[in-house]
Amino acid sequence: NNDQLRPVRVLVKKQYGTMSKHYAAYLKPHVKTHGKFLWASGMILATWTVFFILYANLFNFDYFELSYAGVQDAQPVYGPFYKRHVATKEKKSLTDLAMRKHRFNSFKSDQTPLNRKIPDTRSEGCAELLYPHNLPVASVIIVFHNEALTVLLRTVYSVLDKTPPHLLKEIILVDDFSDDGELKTLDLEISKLVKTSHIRLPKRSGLIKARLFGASRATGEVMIFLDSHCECNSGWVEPLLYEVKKDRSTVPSPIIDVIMYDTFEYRQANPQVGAFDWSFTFYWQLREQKNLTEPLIAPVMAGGLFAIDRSYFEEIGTYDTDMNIWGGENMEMSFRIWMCGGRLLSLPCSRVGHIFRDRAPYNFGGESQILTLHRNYARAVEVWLDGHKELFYRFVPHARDIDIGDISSRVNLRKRLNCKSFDWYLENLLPMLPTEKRLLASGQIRNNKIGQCVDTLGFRKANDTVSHYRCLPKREPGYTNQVWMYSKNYEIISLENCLDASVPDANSRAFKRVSLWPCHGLGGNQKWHYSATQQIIHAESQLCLSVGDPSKPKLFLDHCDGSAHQMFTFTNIYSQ
Ligand code: UD2
Ligand code: MN
Repeated sequence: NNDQLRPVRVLVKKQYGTMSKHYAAYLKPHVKTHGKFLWASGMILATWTVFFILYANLFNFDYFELSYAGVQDAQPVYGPFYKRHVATKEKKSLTDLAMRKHRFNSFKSDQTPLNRKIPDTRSEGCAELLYPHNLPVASVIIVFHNEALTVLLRTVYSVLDKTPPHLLKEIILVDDFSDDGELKTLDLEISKLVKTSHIRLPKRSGLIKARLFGASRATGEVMIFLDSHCECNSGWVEPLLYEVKKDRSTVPSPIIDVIMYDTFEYRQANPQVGAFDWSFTFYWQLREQKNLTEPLIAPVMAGGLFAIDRSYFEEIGTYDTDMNIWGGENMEMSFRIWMCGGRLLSLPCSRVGHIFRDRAPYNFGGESQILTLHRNYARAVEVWLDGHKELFYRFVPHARDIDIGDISSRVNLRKRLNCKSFDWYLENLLPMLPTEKRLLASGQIRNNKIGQCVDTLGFRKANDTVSHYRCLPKREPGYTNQVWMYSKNYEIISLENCLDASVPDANSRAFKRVSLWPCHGLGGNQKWHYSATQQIIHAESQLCLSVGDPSKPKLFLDHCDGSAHQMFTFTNIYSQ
């Protein structure tokens, strides 16, 4: 009967295309079974979904992938200066222009999506950690002066994109009186974004006062400060908030990854913490970890990127408001937090990229950068260093003559908070730093003939070879590999290691390799004399530190011949 078959044929056609009438007649019951099967598997799936959501909520974890603003998965979003076609010649001149203006390649930034993907650089095991759902909410504060627009926007995009909405109260941008026309569309760009506001200061105030202004507007339980050229990575915020939640006097920082200033490539940093030498030069100290996800104890913070409980920030004395423009506030805050009962951590599970550059692209409000920096240092030194301040002045003699103004309110703060001594700080946080009256020279060890500096190249283990490399500016990450201290025990020290050369036979003409070895304080292979003729003489063998022979290791021992290949200068030499 044709009439009975017709509806079935329609159904079959839809699902399987054309089939013979004959076959279709047989199919009807099969289609029905098929429907039942679909229905049953749908039910199973739904049950599992309900269980999964219940389970996830019960154990408080976020069960959806990151990218909270949803922009990561969308089309690339370009900033206002993006050019679709750029000739090679034009590219080069635009790059040069950008480098001169910002000290990083902002042209490359303009050509890079604001929501670009970056590699998840968290240490192994971090991605599997679970955090409570009810962490404190954060206000993110970003201060800037003449920042490159797309770099600033990418910072904000990354915060929105990588922070679970329930943990982000607001993003406060504080414009420290920028006068660069490239920022005139900033308000328009920000108006497209949620939770983000922009305040402009009526005069140039410097990053310290600008951050305080931002803090005064913040309403979240925790404040997170960021520089204006950062990119937050996956899961960056939870570890920070978790540490503050556990103990409100903990001030955690992310591990600061490197955004290359020229290529904008995002690179993973090693687990490391801030340290300093007596010139207050900040450097990174690598840390070995058994448990890779474990927070690291940080003697000092780099300064730009940290989370702090909002009421604790007040309680511990915010910042020294008489510090100007830039520099030293991170040292002051670090000493204060440690000595007055708090602690600083660096978290390998929280990663934020930052563009490090060779020098500041902006002016310092009418005085030199070095004067501003040294005044800020001296204010911190006078309040916190106790008997050790003379050592600082030996490293930075110029700071002694600077008028630092009134510090009585900060001295009173230290008394009021009943803070510990600087001796306590050194013993507990930087036991390897040689204290006063134990140093002869320090800084980079430069050979003028080849114009390079003695460099560990980042090697830190016993017996690693020491080499030389282009002398790097302070604050560039690799600079730390070129910082040496020449002690009164005649050791040449890099962090915990000493320059070492083993000489089984002093008369051998073999050219000796120079390596690192943990300082043992016994002289021997680690004893070096710095002569009036600028030679660095290995005491045991009476051979000279030498460079510049392509047939030998880069740094080697050779018979002293008085040539410029054996003459070195230290950045700082201390008159005794
Ligand atoms: C590092 C810190 C920085 C700060 C500084 C010492 C990191 C990654 N960076 O230097 O945060 O602690 O050491 O003071 O730890 N800015 C203003 N007004 C000014 C000058 C600067 O708002 O007058 C802004 C600037 O746009 C940037 C931030 O302050 O967002 C830090 O300045 P920087 O990036 O030049 O400092 P940086 O990273 O060399
Ligand atoms: Mn910076």
